[in-house]
Amino acid sequence: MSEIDSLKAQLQDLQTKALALFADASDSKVLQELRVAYLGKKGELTSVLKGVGKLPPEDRPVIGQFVNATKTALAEALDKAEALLSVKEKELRIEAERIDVTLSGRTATQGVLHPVQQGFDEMTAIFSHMGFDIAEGPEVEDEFHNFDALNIPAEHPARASHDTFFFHAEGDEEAKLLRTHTSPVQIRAMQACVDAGGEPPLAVVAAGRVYRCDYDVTHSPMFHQVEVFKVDKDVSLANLKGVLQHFLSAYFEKDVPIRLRPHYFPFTEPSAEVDIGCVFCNHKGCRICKGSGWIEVLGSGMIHPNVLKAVGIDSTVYSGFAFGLGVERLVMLKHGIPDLRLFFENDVRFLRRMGSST
Ligand code: 2NM
Repeated sequence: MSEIDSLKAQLQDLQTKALALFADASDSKVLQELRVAYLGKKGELTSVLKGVGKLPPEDRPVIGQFVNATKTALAEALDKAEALLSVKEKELRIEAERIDVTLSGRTATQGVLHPVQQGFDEMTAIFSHMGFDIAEGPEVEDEFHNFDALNIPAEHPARASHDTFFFHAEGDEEAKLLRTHTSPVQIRAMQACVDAGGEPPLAVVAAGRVYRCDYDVTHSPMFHQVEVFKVDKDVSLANLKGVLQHFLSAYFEKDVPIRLRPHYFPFTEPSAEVDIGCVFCNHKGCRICKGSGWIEVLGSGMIHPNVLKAVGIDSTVYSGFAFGLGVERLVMLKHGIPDLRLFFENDVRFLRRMGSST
């Protein structure tokens, strides 16, 4: 066989083999490798072309045309195979990314209000309906609003027994502290009235966090209080008892019996602790009320004249009642919650069981 015929046969062979491989290529990466293997600088076609140099000069154009035709055929076949594969690969990708839009979604769980917040809301709503205003105030207080104005002088034992968290900020003229009760909010409400040139009647509920350096099974260093007062002409102990009776029956959602037991608070005179008929045994006497049929729920009294004087209200003209309660304690009694610590652990099983979304 002549040199040129042998080259032609080689090119023919190469083309047949290449087209078969192109048609068989399973993905575009393989096809890309084949393109390099056949048409690349060091590819098959180049190595066949090296034989052209050995041909007599007159045969070179002939074989040149043949080589070009082969090159074009291979390039076209590669392009066609690539186009086919890219369509096929796109279809595969779409199939792999398919999502079932008919599957049901994940349900979003709705949060619930913390039982303390529910207690706040229920209690303040009852007082709101009775015509009391709701007030808030700072948790970081000074000694005047937390103690002095409440008739608790520096040497008074209540001041120490309140287990106060003090701040000792460098350069501070006066001590700051975390309020040990919400009464300073009441003091501020009375002052604001007087400062604005106003006069009683004043009827205010203060609700919020309070702090005492006290930590055991039945005490938390932070807890919540609701405190209530009314100042007007001729406010009496009977008014106090009537408001307490209405509030406690509304909160416990039944006609609870109440009684006032004489007690001592520096900011009220007279003072009384308030009991309700035991909600666990229906006033009969049980382990929880120690057989007495009564459970203590809050402290109360007639506002001490010194407190009215401290805020500039004339105690010969005006009188007032006040009471204060621990929110956690009342919520525990209402719902039979056995342990104060449940309020602060934030175990979602407890929170959900107590939960209400409004
Ligand atoms: C209590 C018991 C008795 C009280 C007094 C006042 C104020 F500011 F009006 F004088 N607010 N709250 C008070 C009275 C609080 O808690 C056991």
